[in-house]
Amino acid sequence: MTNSIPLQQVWPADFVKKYTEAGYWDGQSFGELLAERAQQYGDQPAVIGAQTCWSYAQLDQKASTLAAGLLALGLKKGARVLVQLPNIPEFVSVIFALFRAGMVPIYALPAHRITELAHFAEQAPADAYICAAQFEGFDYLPLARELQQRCTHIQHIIVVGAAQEFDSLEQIEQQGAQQPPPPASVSAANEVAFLQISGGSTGLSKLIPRTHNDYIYTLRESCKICGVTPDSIFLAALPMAHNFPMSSPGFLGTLYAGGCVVLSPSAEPETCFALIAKHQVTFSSLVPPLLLMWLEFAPQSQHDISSLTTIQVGGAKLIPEVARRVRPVLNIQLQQVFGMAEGLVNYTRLHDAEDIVIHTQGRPISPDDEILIVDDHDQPVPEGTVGHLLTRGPYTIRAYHNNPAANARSFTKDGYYRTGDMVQRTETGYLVVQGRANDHINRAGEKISAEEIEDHLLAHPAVYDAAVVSVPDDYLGERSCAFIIIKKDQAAPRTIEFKRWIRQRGLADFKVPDQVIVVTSFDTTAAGKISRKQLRHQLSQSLQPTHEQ
Ligand code: OOB
Repeated sequence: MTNSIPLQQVWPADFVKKYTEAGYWDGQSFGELLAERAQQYGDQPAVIGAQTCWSYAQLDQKASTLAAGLLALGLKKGARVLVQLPNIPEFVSVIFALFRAGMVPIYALPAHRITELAHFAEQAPADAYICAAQFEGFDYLPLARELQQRCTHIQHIIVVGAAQEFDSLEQIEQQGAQQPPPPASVSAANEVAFLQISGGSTGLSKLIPRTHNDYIYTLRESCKICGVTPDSIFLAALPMAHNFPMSSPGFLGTLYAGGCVVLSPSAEPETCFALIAKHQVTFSSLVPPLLLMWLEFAPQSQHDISSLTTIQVGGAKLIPEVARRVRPVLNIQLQQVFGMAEGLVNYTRLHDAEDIVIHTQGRPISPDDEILIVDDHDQPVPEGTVGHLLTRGPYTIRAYHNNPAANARSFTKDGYYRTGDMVQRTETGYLVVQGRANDHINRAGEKISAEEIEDHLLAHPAVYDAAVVSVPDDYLGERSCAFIIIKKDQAAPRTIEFKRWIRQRGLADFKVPDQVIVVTSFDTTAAGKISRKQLRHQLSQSLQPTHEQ
């Protein structure tokens, strides 16, 4: 195997002592957690998919059998496995099988394509890739072939569904059933459980190593804060690989509490409302544009969604005008969630005054989440003013995996994570998100690094220079606009050509610029850099571009 790059997340010894003594890190790993829940809630439903309903005992059994099968295949403890699965029950059985075998999932979104997958696989480096044969009309097998060609350290490709030349998950399960069952866990709780993908504040996405201890702590506290109990039924509507529906409290929190997880293939209101009615769902999580769709759909819906008590909204800024409509239209409690895959998660509390729920993005989970709000020189700003949010705490990482350059940029010397968010803190300690400090576009909760897209545009033969900026959008929150200068001797390609170009470069669809504007020059900053601020200003003033297509 290729795992020469160590996988760890290290807090300094005095912090380890503090977080352990405070009882935050309780020493349980995910493999043990599932075994314990199977003991407690054996026959109760754990996961409901389109055609399946697995009890806790069945999920535990599947995780064990699959773990044995993966080990029989030749994968070893510590193997890193790129997992790209949609919201299907196998997502849950696969990750618990990996936890049980001491292997480390890396969560890719179904929307990711070859360039992103190859990047994750290289960074890890990954030993195996698990995907679904098809999802939403997209065929993942050609992607799997290309990935294996590019990343020769990927020894195994495992497919849910028709696997062709690859191993099918079903076969692995069958093989596992012939093996002795593995122990509940071979991992220590302070080991890295999985790698999350960062929203990519600058440049390419980074890998986020989260430990069993730190992540399970967030599940436990999130369940308390959000009132999740064995009676809770969670609808996983957003892609499960994302940190929000995974752990805030999400499907893992629901399983932590002994509740039931219902999987939706999409977050569209038609699909979700039918599932809510059918399974008596009690809560779900959405990004703001989807909440808008739900609000618009609700009055005309025939489905009885009265089982729903809470809707959580996060991933991008929810504007108060929309927040205010939740109770009158849906007759449920809104909870705002401001979090990041790197750690820190803030919630408005269920009994907070309406004003707080509508106007703030919540307060941190832990009394030991340290929050600093600073100016451009890392000096604290006066209380109540806007500044850069820095944070450290019992579940916020101290370093990315295998990325010293990003670590130098993203963490202070004393271990604070630079979130890249501009926030303001109220007198009562609630955070109000004002925007981003860096050039990154939050398109309906999907994070896009301007720099990453610019690099791909610059590779186009007709492009002399490119700058990508965010544009406010009533529906998406932000959309992306690419400003392009064409080389002197070239004709300007049409917008569609640039969009096709980005897709051909093997990038997720959400990264394709929504708008392309050809200009003849860019304003530059005093430092000689392209002034994205000026470009944004130009757009907001609707100044006539030289040439819009
Ligand atoms: C969540 O995680 P990521 O890693 O995809 O993105 C984190 C970034 C934050 O730094 C912030 O810029 C933005 O997404 N964000 C919000 C927000 N929630 C996240 N901006 C404004 N208002 C909010 N409520 O997006 C994530 C992870 C866990 C829970 C919830 C969201």
